[in-house]
Amino acid sequence: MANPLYDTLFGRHAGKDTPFLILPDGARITHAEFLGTAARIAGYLTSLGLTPGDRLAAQVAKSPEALALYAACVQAGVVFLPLNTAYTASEVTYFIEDSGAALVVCDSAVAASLAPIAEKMGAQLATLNADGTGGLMDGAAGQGAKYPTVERNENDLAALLYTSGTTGRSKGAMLSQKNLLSNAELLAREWRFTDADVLLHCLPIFHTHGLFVATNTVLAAGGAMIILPKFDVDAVLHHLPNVTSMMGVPTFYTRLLDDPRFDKNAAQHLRLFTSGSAPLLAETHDRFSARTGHAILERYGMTETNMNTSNPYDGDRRAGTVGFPLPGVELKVTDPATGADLPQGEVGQLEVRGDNVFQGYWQMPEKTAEELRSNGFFITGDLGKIDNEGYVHIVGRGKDLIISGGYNIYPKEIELVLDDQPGVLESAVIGVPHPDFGETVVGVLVAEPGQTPDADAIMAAAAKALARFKHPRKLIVLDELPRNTMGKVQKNILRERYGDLFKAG
Ligand code: MCA
Ligand code: AMP
Repeated sequence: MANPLYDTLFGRHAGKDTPFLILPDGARITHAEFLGTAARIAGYLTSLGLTPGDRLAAQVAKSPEALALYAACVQAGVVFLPLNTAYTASEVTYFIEDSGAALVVCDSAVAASLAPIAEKMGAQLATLNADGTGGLMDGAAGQGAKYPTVERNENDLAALLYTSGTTGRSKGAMLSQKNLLSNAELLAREWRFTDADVLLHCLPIFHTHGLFVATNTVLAAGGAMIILPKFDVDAVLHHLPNVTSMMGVPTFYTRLLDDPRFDKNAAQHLRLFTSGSAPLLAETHDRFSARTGHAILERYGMTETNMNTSNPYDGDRRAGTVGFPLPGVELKVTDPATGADLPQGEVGQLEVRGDNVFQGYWQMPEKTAEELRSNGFFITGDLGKIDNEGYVHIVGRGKDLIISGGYNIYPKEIELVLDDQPGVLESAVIGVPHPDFGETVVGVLVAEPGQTPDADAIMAAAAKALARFKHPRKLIVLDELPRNTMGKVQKNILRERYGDLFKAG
């Protein structure tokens, strides 16, 4: 095939007048219309001088045009780099610089703040607004609805997704066509997606979950999606009767369960609810089953690996587990100190290998070598075990990571900002249980001798540097941080001490 990812997910639907995207107001965009828009955008990208392998950084709201931009990149062989719309200009600056993006696509509202960095890096800039207006679509309108799909092979890069690191420096995970395509086809098969499916899509489209797990899987099956701009309980309840399936992070399901309108009747048309990106509490799984009769299907993945495991479609979807390794994905548990394989049932670090596993970190060979073994196994940083029935359990994280409402937050990135503030000697950022977000961020500070840090000024500095979801929800000042005999901060002690801060009720 000339371009396996484009041909299989998109090109195959050419000429079909079946709906692909259904908007909240009921308007329908057929596969053919969607592909026409994508082709025009691809034509425009080429007219701007973008060539295969160039990176396109997109910080754009969720819209049919934003999805068509992704398809256009695949068709033109351009590497798609989606960015969280919550990122501040200073966060986006890093991604533009690090990726060497040839084109930055953003909302008109932030164009002025990103223009200087784009100019400095020699990148072009185009706008795309939430309503589908902007320079990108103006340019695309002048192009034809047929675009000669650029030839790519399965090892060519399709996407670059940044994932934060324990050092505070984000790493670009290089995902090949094969990485994305193999997972999309696998998930469509495993979760029984067909062209009769309609997915309620309320995830953001700048991460693996909303873009690849949801969108690519529906495309692989030829189904349709109702796309909501974001998760909203009222909107979800309104659209549930018209869909067959829904994918979400645990916060979606706890918020639904908190609403008495969400009952058996509301969920009766669906054949499947899936959950991932963060641990789904067994209690949430059980409450959901009791309320609706549906067992949420929990699966486990990462930006670097796409999806690794899934509870079974047919069979026991076991609460508190992430199911079995997907077909073609090898998963083993190893000793974090030695890397040696551990016997079944023992807790260790999870390592995975398969067509789903990424190609390495963009221009970071040392980081790649640290986490991706030469034999192809990727060290996930998650701690887990495989029980005697083969179910994988995630029991913790070897990496210092907070997951809030499905967003990953690396404490180091926040600590670097806090440590820089006047009056702050040092800091430790921890995640504590939160009834809505699963976990939330708490900053623990130690003051410089004789100084009193100004909490408001610190929060203002954090707001300038970091996306809202990374902001500490509470700052605590201590005389000193607990340390072990090696001098390492004992975050476990802090987590224990402040574990009840946000306890419900
Ligand atoms: C929004 N806020 C957050 C979060 N989201 N704060 C902490 N954690 C968050 N996740 C901020 C808002 O700016 C707002 O701040 C306040 O928190 C509450 O606003 P709210 O209205 O509740 O926000 P929301 O729009 O409802 O967002 C919550 C959400 C959203 C719906 C849970 O975060 C979401 O869609 N999460 C999905 C994340 C996701 O797709 N992850 C996949 C990563 P203020 O009140 O001050 O204005 S991919 C992945 O992890 C792997 C590969 C995998 O396995 O899938
Ligand atoms: P990301 O950096 O966004 O790719 O997030 C990947 C991380 O999310 C994994 O390494 C896990 O720690 C976590 N994760 C994803 N799915 C699950 C799940 N079902 N249960 C527990 N943790 C999960």
